[in-house]
Amino acid sequence: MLTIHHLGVSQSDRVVWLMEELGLPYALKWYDRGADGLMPPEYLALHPAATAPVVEDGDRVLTESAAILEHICHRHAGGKLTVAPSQPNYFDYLYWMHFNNNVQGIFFAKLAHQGATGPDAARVGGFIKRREDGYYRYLDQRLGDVPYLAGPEFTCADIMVTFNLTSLPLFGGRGIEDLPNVVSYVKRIGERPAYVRAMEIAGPGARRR
Ligand SMILES: N[C@@H](CCC(=O)N[C@@H](CS)C(=O)NCC(=O)O)C(=O)O
Repeated sequence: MLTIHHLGVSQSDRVVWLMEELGLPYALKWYDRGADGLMPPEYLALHPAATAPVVEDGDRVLTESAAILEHICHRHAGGKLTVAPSQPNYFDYLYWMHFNNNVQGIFFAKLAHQGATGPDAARVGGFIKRREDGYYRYLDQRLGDVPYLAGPEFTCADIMVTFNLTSLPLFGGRGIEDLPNVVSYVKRIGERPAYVRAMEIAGPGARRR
């Protein structure tokens, strides 16, 4: 059975959510962050890349959410919740599967840039803001046109993006209050029974059982 190594308040809640959506069995191993807010040594030891999520599937130890989600859907669920290259919305699916890395790149750039004062500070700050504005503008525009990010159906792309809208603001990331289509999307996602179950088990408000 697949084991999800879950770091408290982290992107590993995506894998729990996927398993609940697919109705597949899994074991959950919980790790709390240290007093510094970072992952504990036991989690760091799981994989050389040292990022959450980490999943064990047979003799493989996997990391990187998008790769894990695709792996699970194709290996264990016949491609459910993914979009095949033959489908017309394949590009949309791919784009939104990658969106997480765009917004998280900007999130870390903003953190690093906070309080910057050098000669380039205003130029770099403006560049970061332009990129962030563009990503979120496109997100809101897309969700004004379609119910889910890849199009008519809920897919892994929704699982990839939602963390950035619900949990990243808890760490200082951009909020979504000014983006009406994104707000109603998050509300719609929040009503999914599998999402509710997953957040009870491993979401930001959940605790080790
Ligand atoms: N692109 C990676 C990002 C993973 C990531 O940054 N995870 C955070 C937790 S949300 C992490 O590992 N942080 C290190 C730490 O908290 O010490 C993915 O989607 O899996």
